[in-house]
Amino acid sequence: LALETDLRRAVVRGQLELFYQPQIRSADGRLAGVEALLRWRHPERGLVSPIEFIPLAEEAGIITELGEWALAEAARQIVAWRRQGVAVPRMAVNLSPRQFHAADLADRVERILAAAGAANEWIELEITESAAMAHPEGAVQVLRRLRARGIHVAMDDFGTGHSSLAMLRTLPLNVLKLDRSFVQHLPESETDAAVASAVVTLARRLGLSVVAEGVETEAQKHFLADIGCDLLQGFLFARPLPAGEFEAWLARAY
Ligand code: G
Ligand code: G
Ligand code: MN
Ligand code: NA
Repeated sequence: LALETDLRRAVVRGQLELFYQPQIRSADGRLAGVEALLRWRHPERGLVSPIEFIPLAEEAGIITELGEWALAEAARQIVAWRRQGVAVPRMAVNLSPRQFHAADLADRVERILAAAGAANEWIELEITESAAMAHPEGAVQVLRRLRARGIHVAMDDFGTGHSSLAMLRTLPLNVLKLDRSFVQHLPESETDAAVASAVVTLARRLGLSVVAEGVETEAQKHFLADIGCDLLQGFLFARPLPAGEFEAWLARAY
């Protein structure tokens, strides 16, 4: 529980950071957006993964504070980049299931973006299938309110949760993120190739774009581009990087 006490202080002590990972357009190799990924720089433990501290923050009842810090910081960063002429079209930010089910989410998000001077259209919120499925009717309402404000929504880790096709049909989403477990054995695995192709086809027919996660090889990149997957994210392009390193990567890559 020492970690929980530390976590409560982490925000005020400035120990939280965002790392940034690019999303690349498969058609022309251009930068389409960036995903912000939270890190906790703990004084003794070093970099702590969100896999460890997000559940802790949910239990401790401070996930909204952490999540809103991340959104505000991501918004501040995209505004700063655009002012400096760093062309980042969109910033994706992860939402925890708890955050997603706050009835006033859309208003809270809009207030945070306005305070940072970020346009709603620059921001994409990533939700998980299980968060959406926990309260499907609530999810539809929240997504409608976000969409009405021009904020994009992506379904993260698609294919690993319990969403049904009926659900996918009713949720007003913009993006599906194909989970990296379906990408890692491409192109050799015939079953995974079939699943990836089917997801991309389905998404396109529903008017959604697809981000493939965990792209690590040229062969995966070519396969995904061939089946019409719009956007690619993974170590092949860059790992999640601190803001300064991301800027250096971008300057080198383009
Ligand atoms: O980049 P990384 O391996 O650290 O991400 C691990 C997990 O943590 C991923 O599932 C990612 O979605 C989640 N995550 C990263 N940043 C955030 C955040 O700001 N909020 C929430 N809720 N989850 C995050
Ligand atoms: O669940 P979510 O998609 O938000 O989490 C993104 C996670 O995936 C982060 O932990 C990030 O570090 C990790 N990640 C990003 N690209 C790759 C990749 O190419 N390979 C692997 N193994 N992990 C990746
Ligand atoms: Mn994500
Ligand atoms: Na994911």
